[in-house]
Amino acid sequence: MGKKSVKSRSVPARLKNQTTEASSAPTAFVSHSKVLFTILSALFALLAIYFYSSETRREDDSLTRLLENRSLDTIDRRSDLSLEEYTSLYDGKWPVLITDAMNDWPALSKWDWSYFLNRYGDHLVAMKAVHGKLTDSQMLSVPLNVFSKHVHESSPTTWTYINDELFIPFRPELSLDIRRPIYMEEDYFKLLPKELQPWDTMLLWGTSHSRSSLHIDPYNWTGTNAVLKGRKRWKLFPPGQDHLLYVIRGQHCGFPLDCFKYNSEVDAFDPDLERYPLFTQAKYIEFEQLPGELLLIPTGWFHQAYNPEECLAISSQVYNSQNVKIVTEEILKVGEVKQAKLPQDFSSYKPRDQVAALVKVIPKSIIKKGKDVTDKIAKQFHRTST
Ligand SMILES: O=C(O)CCC(=O)C(=O)O
Repeated sequence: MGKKSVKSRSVPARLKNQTTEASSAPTAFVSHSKVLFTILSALFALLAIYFYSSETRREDDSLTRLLENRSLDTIDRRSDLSLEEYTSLYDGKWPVLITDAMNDWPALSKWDWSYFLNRYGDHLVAMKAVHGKLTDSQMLSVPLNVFSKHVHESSPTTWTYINDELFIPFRPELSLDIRRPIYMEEDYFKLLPKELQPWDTMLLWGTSHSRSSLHIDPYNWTGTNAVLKGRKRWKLFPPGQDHLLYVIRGQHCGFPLDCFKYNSEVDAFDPDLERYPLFTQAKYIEFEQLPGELLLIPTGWFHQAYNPEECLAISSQVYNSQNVKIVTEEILKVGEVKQAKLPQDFSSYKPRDQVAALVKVIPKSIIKKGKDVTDKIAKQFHRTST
């Protein structure tokens, strides 16, 4: 009985409350939610600023630490550098120009226009052509003798640049003219299935004013660049400055084993500072590389090359114990090789064993796709695949 009376009283009471508040409810609700929305937005904005600035701070801190005892005024030019010293001072840390690593390369004396035109004059090469800004470039396939005919016709806004990843790998006789310096001997890319190894030794032959983009190399590997003729001017940016470099996200590298590509929108040799104002804060080393000098660019360093005169060079890459964590992360990031398939204690493995474990979980379909990528590019440029 008592229970019943409580129940019968409580229902109208609730209804009453609702009806008495009903007339003011919509406006009160709207203004409360407006206030709440404003507070939440402000909080969100504060949090975003906090996280962004702490991220920037962290990046700045790591840059400050990296710059301790190092100077951005000039590049270290070293000769007679032992592998031990290279590993402890430079590999994965700081760029260096080696002045005596190419002394025994036949390419240094053999490679010139008559050598190439006699053998490969009518062979097609992949050539970047720019008319206007660096971003207005297109990749063309042209006979080498056509490129050579126009090699002296260039201006700051109109230039051409052979950027051919396959020309040398498809002509093994040219590889015989190049040696692999001690600094590049440990290379885990060789542990990948042949179909997925990045193409090695890119041919770079540019008119004056030709240049690369500002970029980090595929897989964030350690990059190498050997000048055979002419000169290169470089700008190299220590890591931790991505927030100043207007990096284009979501691009893929197009290599047989896919990876992300990290290119900047900025042409560091002709920056549009109105459009990219933060770029003025970026710190970099600027220097020239001469014929016979080998440049080693550590993982994580954005870099751009500019050829002030006609320049012939080759570039290559290294995946080794000093960059294994970073390169492996880049391979996994894109998802063709699944992180979940790796052993649980993978990170405790020795560097070389990590790569061996990674290789074990590469799906066959990805290996097949890797071969198709190379075949397609070979066909596109009218070559035959090996
Ligand atoms: O010599 C050049 O144009 C730059 C090449 C380069 O940066 C690269 O191969 O990653």
